[in-house]
Amino acid sequence: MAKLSRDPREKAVDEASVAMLEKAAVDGVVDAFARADAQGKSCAFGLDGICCRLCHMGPCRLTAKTPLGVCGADADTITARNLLREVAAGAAAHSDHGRSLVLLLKAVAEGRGGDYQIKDEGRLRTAAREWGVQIDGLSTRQIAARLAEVFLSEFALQEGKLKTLSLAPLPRQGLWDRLGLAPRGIDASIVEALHRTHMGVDHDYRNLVHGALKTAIADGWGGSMIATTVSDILFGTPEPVRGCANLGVLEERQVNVLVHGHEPALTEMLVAASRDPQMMAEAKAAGAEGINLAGICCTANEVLMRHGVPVAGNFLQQELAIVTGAVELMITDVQCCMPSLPSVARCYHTKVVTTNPIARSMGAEPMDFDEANAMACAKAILRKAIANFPNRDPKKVSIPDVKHPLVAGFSNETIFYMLGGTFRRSFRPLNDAIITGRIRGVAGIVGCTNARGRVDEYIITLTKELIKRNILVLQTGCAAVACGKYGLLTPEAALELAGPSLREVCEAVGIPPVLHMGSCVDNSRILMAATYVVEEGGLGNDLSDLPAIGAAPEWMSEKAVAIGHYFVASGIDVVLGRPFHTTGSQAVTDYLCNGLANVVGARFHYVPEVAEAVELICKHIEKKRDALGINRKTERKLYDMKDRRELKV
Ligand code: BF8
Ligand code: SF4
Repeated sequence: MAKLSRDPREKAVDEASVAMLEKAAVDGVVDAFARADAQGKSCAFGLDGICCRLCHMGPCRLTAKTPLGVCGADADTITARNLLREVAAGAAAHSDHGRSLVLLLKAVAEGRGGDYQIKDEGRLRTAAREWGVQIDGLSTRQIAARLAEVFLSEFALQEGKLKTLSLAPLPRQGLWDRLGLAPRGIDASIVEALHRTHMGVDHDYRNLVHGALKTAIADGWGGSMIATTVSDILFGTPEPVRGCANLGVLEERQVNVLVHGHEPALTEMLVAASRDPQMMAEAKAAGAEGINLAGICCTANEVLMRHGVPVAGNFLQQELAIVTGAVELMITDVQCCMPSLPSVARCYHTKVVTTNPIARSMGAEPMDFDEANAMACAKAILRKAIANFPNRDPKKVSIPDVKHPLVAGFSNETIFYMLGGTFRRSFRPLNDAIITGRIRGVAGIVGCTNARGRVDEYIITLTKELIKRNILVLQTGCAAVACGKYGLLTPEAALELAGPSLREVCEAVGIPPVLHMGSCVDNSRILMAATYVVEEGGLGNDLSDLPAIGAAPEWMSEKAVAIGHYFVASGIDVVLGRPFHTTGSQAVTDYLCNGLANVVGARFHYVPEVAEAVELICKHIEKKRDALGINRKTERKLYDMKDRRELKV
């Protein structure tokens, strides 16, 4: 018999989600948590990664009695191949998103950009310099055209290596060259990954893991880096902005429109359209007080970072937002939009529209977005929401009164400015704070939430415990939204929760102890932040020297697998709250979690317990500090069982 569903409080930490999980049960909605519970224990073969269906002599499942597939592949080959395929899919998702933005930049440069334009000329010029584009005497549009060409050739490059890699510290570039990890074009890298994992090609697990690192570098230092750069050029480089997060941002008397997915182009237009007086008037004519646009997942992060648009929730709140009964329209594009949305929406008046021809959903209405007529499309979509407002059933509406203010918008350009001012753009104060030990180190806490666990719990606990220990936390993606929901993205959080010396730095600079740096493609901002710290000097010569670490506590997507690999390939250790599907191979797991340290200077850590993660991260950071010789005058605290028990949300 299927296990009974968990209590709502075992599924999520935040009150808004708990309330909506209870309402979902009353309304007869089946949500992701209920489906996770119905699935029960995961298939052990899948979990351990020892199921192969790469050819039709299989599927092959390995057991003690049958340790080889029909072709002779063992657990090492099978888990490593599966892992590389996940990285390829994740890299493809980030990079295809990047490509669509480059094509939009090209269209704008050629005067075909319709309602889009270049918002940040300064960023365009610095990007041109970074990618070696000659700009003397060229107009803005000409520069944009050349830069778009360079970016497109990064996707198409067949030989040599990505230009974008030159943004990384020199020793790292040299290491990648020596190890054969410097990828050629982004598209070719992903094709190569699929090729080498075809039946009968690459069988050496170490070589396959290196393939995963190389493919991931093409993502982090390629597709994602380009996606972030072009977004900043077209839509503006983020600056500190106030916002609000959690389901309480939905408005009882307004037309609620949720944007969900990843690509910012349409959403940018929807933001403008929702503020258009004509659209407001139409909403009023339908009996509403206005139009309330709010976001889910990384689309939310994009428009939060640039416009302060409120965030309704992170990944596992997408269904729960509809359960409020107050959403007129949910607009999805690509990635992380659950196929269940139309069936949840059917329990209410909510309509779901898809906007990208490669991402449709049964039961949702396709309204493919045409970038050449962006504003008209955006308005047509909003009109659909307005027309649906009178269909709302007040008896089914219950918006949890839970939301928290936050500050987002921490691009590197902003950090430079906040630390050094306009005339002395510099990371120096951050480096100095790390060298003197006021900031022990930096942790990037990123990634998803996962229906198999208690949502947000690991992310929040880890973040709080690290800032308490004077570690500055950088965030992106759904992890950042989680922290937004609990008030950790405010300067006040520094006063209440940060350790005394981190608090001092935050107060002096005027920043929260947890910096929201954007969506998941914006993990490229974290790579660059780390690079700027290295270049500023005093903390080693390579990223692997830094007292820094990455963590994906509640990850679930293939994109997160790719992100983890490009951090490790860059020399930054990564803590995973749940292991990759490699546990069926001792050799592969050991290579990822130990062996890689001798190859790229960083490795993965599988750490399901948050208390253990806190300890591991602090130790790691202190070890790096010791190696840098900056730890002379510090006292160390070891954590005993009592301390561990006290780690609570
Ligand atoms: O790209 S953190 S659940 S929304 S995959 Fe998805 Fe994971 Fe959220 Fe952003 Ni990133
Ligand atoms: Fe089985 Fe080998 Fe085919 Fe995989 S590739 S399904 S292990 S025969």
